[in-house]
Formats: sequence, structure tokens, C-alpha cells
Amino acid sequence: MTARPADIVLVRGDITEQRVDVIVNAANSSLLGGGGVDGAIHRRGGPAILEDCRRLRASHYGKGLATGQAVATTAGLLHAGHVIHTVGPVWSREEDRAALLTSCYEQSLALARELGAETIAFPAISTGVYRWPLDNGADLAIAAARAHGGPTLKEIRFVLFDETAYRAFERALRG
Ligand code: AR6
Repeated sequence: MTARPADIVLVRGDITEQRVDVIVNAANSSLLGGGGVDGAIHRRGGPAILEDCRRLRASHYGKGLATGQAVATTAGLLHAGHVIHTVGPVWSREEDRAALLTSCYEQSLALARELGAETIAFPAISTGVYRWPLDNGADLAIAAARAHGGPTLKEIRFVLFDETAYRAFERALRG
């Protein structure tokens, strides 16, 4: 029997309103919050998420979480089992950092599987404050979801905040 690949689903909306096993946060290496998705997740999820992040900083992640890596905490008041925090690369014209952005998706998917998750929701990592071009960010996200979706994950959902991001992911998914 061959395992069925995860469904890749696009949703236009707010990631903090999703009901899934794992919500992925586009964090920064401090793990102590920020703007964008990060701010929204901490606001809606309540202080339990920050408490967990502080514990991580006090234990294994004294220097913070490196770019491209992922770590899990409680999801607090969100309708999810866990939040996985991952740190996307800041866009650079001089340096190709695509492998780091791919690594965010790959590591989050691997960690979600370890946690027994069947459903996971991602934002478009790095495409906000970190200025990654949306079309390329969408291509890398969809490629990672296609390559690393199976076998226990049933749904990989990309939650796109605006119409431009939604269209970029739609194009990447058709490609
Ligand atoms: N739901 C879904 N997508 C959202 C939401 C939301 N509630 N809010 C924003 N987006 P960003 P980054 C979209 O800036 O580029 C933070 O300060 C947004 O339109 O959240 O990885 C962190 O602490 C964009 O398409 O993350 C870091 O310092 C995408 O989510 C830094 O920003 C990502 O935008 C990380 O920057």
C-alpha cells in the first residue's frame, strides 16, 4: 500500500483562527514575540505561549533559535495542540538563503509528525517583515510541502493573510 500524500490546502484568512493540530509561527530567534503573525499568535494564544518560550530560552536555547530551525510550545488559548515556532531568513539580494527558508518548512513538518499531528497550518514565512519575495516564498513553501508532507500528515494548510499572498500560493500550487 502506498501512503497518501498530505492534502495541500490554501485558505485566505488569519492563522490564529484555524483549528488544526499545529499552528506554525514565523518567529524571530529571541522567541520572545514580535509583530506580524508572531504578535497575533501571542495576543490570541495568551501568556502560556510566552511562558513556554521563556522556559526554552532558559534551557536548551540560551542563545535563541537559529534561522531555519523549529521548536514546539503549547498553543495556549488557540484552537490547536501546539505552536511550532520557526525562524525564517531575512531576504538578501547578496546571499542565497533559500535553503534556510526551505528548512523552516521541513523542520516544522518533521516536528509536527513527531508530535503526532495530522493537520498543520503555515503562514507565508519570511514574506512580511523579513521581505522575502512572495512568489519565490510560495514556490519554496509548496515544494517543501509536496516533498515532506507524508505519510502521517493529512492536511498542510497555508493561511494567507491577503489576496496577493493567496494568489502567489495558488500559482505555486498549480505549477
Ligand atoms: N495570519 C496569517 N498571516 C499573517 C498574519 C495572520 N494573523 N499576520 C501577518 N500575516 P511576518 P516574517 C502574514 O512579518 O516576514 C515578526 O516581528 C504577512 O502578511 O509575520 O517571517 C517576528 O517576530 C506575511 O505574508 O513574518 C520576526 O521578527 C506573512 O504572514 C519577523 O516578524 C509573514 O509576515 C518575522 O518576519
